[in-house]
Amino acid sequence: MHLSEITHPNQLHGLSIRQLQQIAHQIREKHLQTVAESGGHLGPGLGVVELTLALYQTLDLDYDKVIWDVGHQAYPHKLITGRYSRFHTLRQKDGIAGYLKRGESKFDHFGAGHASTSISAALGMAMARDLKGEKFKVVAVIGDGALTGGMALEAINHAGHLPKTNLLVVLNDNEMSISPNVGAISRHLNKMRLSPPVQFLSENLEEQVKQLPFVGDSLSPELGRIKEGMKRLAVPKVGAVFEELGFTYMGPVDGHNLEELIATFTQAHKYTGPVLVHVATLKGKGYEIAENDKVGYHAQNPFNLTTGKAIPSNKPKPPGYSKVFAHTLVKLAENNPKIVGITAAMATGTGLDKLQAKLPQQYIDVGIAEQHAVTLAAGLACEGMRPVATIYSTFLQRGYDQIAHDVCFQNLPVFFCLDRAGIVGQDGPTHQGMYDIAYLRCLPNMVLMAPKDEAELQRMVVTGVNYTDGPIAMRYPRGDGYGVPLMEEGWEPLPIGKGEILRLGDDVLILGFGSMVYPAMQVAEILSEHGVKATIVNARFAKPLDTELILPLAKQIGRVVTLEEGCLMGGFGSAVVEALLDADVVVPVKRIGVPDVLVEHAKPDQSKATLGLTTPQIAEQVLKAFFSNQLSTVS
Ligand SMILES: Cc1ncc(C[n+]2csc(CCOP(=O)(O)OP(=O)(O)O)c2C)c(N)n1
Repeated sequence: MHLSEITHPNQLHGLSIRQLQQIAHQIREKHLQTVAESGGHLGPGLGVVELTLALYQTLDLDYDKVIWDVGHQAYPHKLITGRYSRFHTLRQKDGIAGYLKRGESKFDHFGAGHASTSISAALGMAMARDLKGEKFKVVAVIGDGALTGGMALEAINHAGHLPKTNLLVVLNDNEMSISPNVGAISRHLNKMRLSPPVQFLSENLEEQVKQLPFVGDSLSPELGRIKEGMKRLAVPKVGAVFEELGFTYMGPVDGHNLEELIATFTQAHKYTGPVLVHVATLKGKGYEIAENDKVGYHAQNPFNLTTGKAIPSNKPKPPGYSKVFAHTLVKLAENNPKIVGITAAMATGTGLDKLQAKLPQQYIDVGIAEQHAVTLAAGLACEGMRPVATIYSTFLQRGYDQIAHDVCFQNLPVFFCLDRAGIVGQDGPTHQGMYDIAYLRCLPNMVLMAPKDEAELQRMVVTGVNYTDGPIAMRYPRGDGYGVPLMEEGWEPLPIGKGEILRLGDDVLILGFGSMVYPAMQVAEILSEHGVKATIVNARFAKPLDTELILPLAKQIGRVVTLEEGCLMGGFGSAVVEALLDADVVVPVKRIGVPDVLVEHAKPDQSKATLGLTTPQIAEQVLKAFFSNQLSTVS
């Protein structure tokens, strides 16, 4: 059988180990070819090919449910659940998603993208199953990185307390998060990997014990405890942590040995209560270049399969926002030992790996633990340090109560740097940085700023580090800057709550926030071709808003447009409308940003076009709203 013929995972039933190995080979080939062409996650999926096949051979997937954590490692799952023929559309507009989505396949039982949710969701399904008197198996597959997340530990704590609720947790331990995994649990798992495999108690143990002289039937009631004790003796320490938490622990199992995996999963399904199978895998397995550079090939842009090198873009690129951010922060930290950069398992993505390399004592990676990162920052701030919590906009959602309760309510000077704010592109809805303006703006004491370009980002980094009156946040987009000149030192902090006028015109006031300021300037050019003169303001701050600047201009010009790359509800435009209303300035306002929809995976430009956020589209909306008589063809 060829992989292309598999449209239902139950077709794996009855295949020999040899046949499964062939399918495994074909999965790796297709996975590699596709990611080399479209970009996407690589090492995670290559590492779980055998795990997926073995697990699925032991399940009936018309009934049983597998919940994959994050979903970035689930390409093998996609390839054997009816998506082979469309797999070449991976991460492209209207194509197969890079993560799991309930709407994409009946085999995607729980959508994901953010880490550490699988055990909670699986436990919920298992409890529902039992309440309804149904009989299917529920399996959560979680990586050792995702296991560092608080939710995963909360779920283990709960599941371990439910000895009658059947739940299988498969721990895919490749010793890596995106970067090498961190923390005490990770250290413990490493120890377990180095220990000899657990000797599982044979099924006929009971019979064997009965054969012992003078024991006979009399000890049967005690057998459970004896088994337990023998297990402990046989495998001192290995798995004891999970066993103590109420799980039956099995492993570590060689994650690339199909026979061993199938035998272990088959056995695991026989136990009652929560079971954890610890599988040791190699991230990037089967593609030597990825095996040797696990961080670099966690995910990749399109690359040449033979050399492993990224396909160079034809234009020279200006430095990206993350890079400029990290460079600037390192420079400031060199002169200020109080600065501490904090990442939640995103060292390379945020650029904080540069700080780690240069000033390791001023760098903290907490694992996939955004909640902890935020409150840790609050603690550091209490002691007079300058914590810089650098977390993607989307992942900071995890730490929301910590931002409110631990930072804002106590007015602690934590500097939040929200990378990937706005439209992120091919990672899709779970990763869009859409909500931060709305979710931060409403919190007491919070200051919120966004730079118009990478040079202004440098000034905002120094502004944030210097600001000690309370919490302050800076949001900045994914991707490249504009190539504007950068400074190596001597940045001046910006006055808090002050915007700047970039262009004057009498017909319409356009207020741009962050990444929408340059587009606002381009819109002004298009408008001027239609005889409409725009004043352009770079707001810089969504909170506090520069009302001294904005209100008189709004009154005088009489038409206001707000531009933001974020959700319209509660966003920057809402802030402007509120300020106008509060000051009794009643003028028409057109808010342009992201409406109340999920922004699906696509290239950022494609998403912008779908949302009406390209500059010609914005100009057209402005003309339609206020100057319909001037509206001719806008291109
Ligand atoms: C809440 C949250 N924070 C950060 C991330 C970014 N992220 C995606 S995968 C990953 C590492 C996951 O490691 P692991 O679970 O061990 O899976 P592996 O990639 O090693 O297979 C991280 C940090 C995320 N998806 N969700």
